[in-house]
Amino acid sequence: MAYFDGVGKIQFEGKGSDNPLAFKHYNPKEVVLGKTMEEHLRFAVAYWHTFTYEGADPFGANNAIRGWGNLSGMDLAKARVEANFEFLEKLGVPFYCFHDRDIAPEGSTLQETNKNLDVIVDLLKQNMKTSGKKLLWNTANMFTNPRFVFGAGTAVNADVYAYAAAQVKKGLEVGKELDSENYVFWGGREGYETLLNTDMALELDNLARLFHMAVAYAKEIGFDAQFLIEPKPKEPTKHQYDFDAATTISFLQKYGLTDHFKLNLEANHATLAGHTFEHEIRVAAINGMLGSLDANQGDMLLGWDTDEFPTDLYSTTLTMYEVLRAGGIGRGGVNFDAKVRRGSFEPDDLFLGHIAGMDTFAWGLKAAAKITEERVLDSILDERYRSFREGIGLDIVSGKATLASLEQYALQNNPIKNESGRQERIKLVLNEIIYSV
Ligand code: XUL
Ligand code: CO
Repeated sequence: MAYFDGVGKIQFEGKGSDNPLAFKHYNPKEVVLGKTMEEHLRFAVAYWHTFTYEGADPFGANNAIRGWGNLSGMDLAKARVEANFEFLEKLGVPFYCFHDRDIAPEGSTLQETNKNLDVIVDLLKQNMKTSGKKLLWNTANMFTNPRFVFGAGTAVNADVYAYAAAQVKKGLEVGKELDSENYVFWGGREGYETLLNTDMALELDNLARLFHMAVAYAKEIGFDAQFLIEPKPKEPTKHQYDFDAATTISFLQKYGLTDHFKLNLEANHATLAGHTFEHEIRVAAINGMLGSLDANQGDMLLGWDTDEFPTDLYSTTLTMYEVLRAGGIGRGGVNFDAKVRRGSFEPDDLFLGHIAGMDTFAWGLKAAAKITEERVLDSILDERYRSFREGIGLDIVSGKATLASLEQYALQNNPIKNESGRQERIKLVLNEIIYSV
């Protein structure tokens, strides 16, 4: 059965096209800085927003029109698998991502839940074989079920912690079975509401213990995916432990986990933390921790995780500039952790949302490539930091300088001359580049 009958294969038609179901910028085989767009961007569709979410919000019920809407239980799970592969094929996206509970319903026992999962994983595997589509990452949903009210790896109850460990074990087995490129840990309810009833030190030690167990088990079963942690500052808990890239990196350093983990950074999580997406990517990159991206955007006027499709060119340009600067996204990709608005309830909207995101990223990639190729920002940096390439600056960066030698220099160096940073000019140049590609 086809779930998106009205839609054919989405083609690249270029800038002049007015066909809404076509790409104007994303041309998968177009070579940009030595790699195809497809290789640079490694797009993925998020199962939960595309096939599991059906429009409900805290004030209203499901309203989306979906071909699988009348099904339930395992029939629904199987239909979603078919819909997933039809969608990936038509959209021309190579990867997808899921939580365990997106793909199969929970049973009344863990045994039954795992059995349901096995049936669907088999089906996914068959479809992946025939379609050539791949899994960018899988993860365990350890936040929806009421047992996880106080977290999973940071639970206050050891029985819940053990259940979470069992779920992660199964998740790693599923990832291996489907040859996943990465395995993600997003700290669903790993955080707290009030310190009055929270043992923060124990919770963080336990979380690290879970990560060490996961590393050991992946090694034991020969699952060689890249492990990723996805930072987020708040929501659902008031204070999430993996607040942002810097906090998460210091956690990994404290517990000796840096060799085994990188970061999956999400645009809307960055803005919730009071950062730009490019800030988070730069922090990860300079620490060798850039793993993958969850592409979306928040709303300046709303203080929560709205997971909108990315349509802000300025942001995708700077995002892709950071990715190029870091040498690429490696085994990661650009996963659309994004959902259509509740008012966009027709099946075609799923395509239109992804096309908007893919075109905005492709456009951003082209602009970022031009900035890189023409050394627009590099030449500014060269000039701005030139004092560190000779004389006293070279003494500083080569480790030769001491407080005494710097004092001697400062005493005779008067007055100090600074130069303008010219950021207004630079931003106008960026605008011109973005609109020229
Ligand atoms: C939640 C979020 C998750 C993770 C995977 O804000 O981003 O969907 O990406 O658990
Ligand atoms: Co995410």
